Amino acid sequence: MERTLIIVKPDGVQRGLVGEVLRRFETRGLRVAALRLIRIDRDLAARHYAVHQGKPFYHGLVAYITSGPVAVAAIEGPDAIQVVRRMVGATRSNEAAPGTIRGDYALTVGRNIIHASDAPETAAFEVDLYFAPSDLHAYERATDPWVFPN
Ligand code: DAT
Ligand code: MG
Repeated sequence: MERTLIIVKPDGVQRGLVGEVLRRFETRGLRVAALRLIRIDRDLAARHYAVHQGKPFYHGLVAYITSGPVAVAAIEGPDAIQVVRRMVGATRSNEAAPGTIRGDYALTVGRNIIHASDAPETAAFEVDLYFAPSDLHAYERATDPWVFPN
């Protein structure tokens, strides 16, 4: 089992895509371990996007992610990190494959609807950035054995 972090960015919230994005992960069989609607402030944005500091798009990226409420979720399942990244699609939305979230709902890199952790280290760091341990629900759904049998 893996856990990863997704954020429906301000454009996704404004466009009414929170339910659609979560639906895709849920119907794939992934489990929501935690869920919040928050406004990311500049300090949190700086910590989240620290690896991009100094890049030409950094200030625009921080302005975008802090521009409105976002929906943040911790998502669990077998190989959840890579499975979710593949469902999200390419960073440059114009290159994202149809069937992916970006490929179905976005057109540009600057408004690409969703963030998802890209590796085990970043997933652990990002889940910790947005959720306290007590926010993460450990539970089994009745359907889990039908999706990922032991
Ligand atoms: P991803 O969100 O697919 O993990 P990333 O981590 O490389 O992509 O970059 C984080 C975000 O920064 C990305 O979702 C959109 C923005 N971004 C990346 N490259 C960009 C570029 N060349 N121009 C503008 N924005 C960019
Ligand atoms: Mg990234």
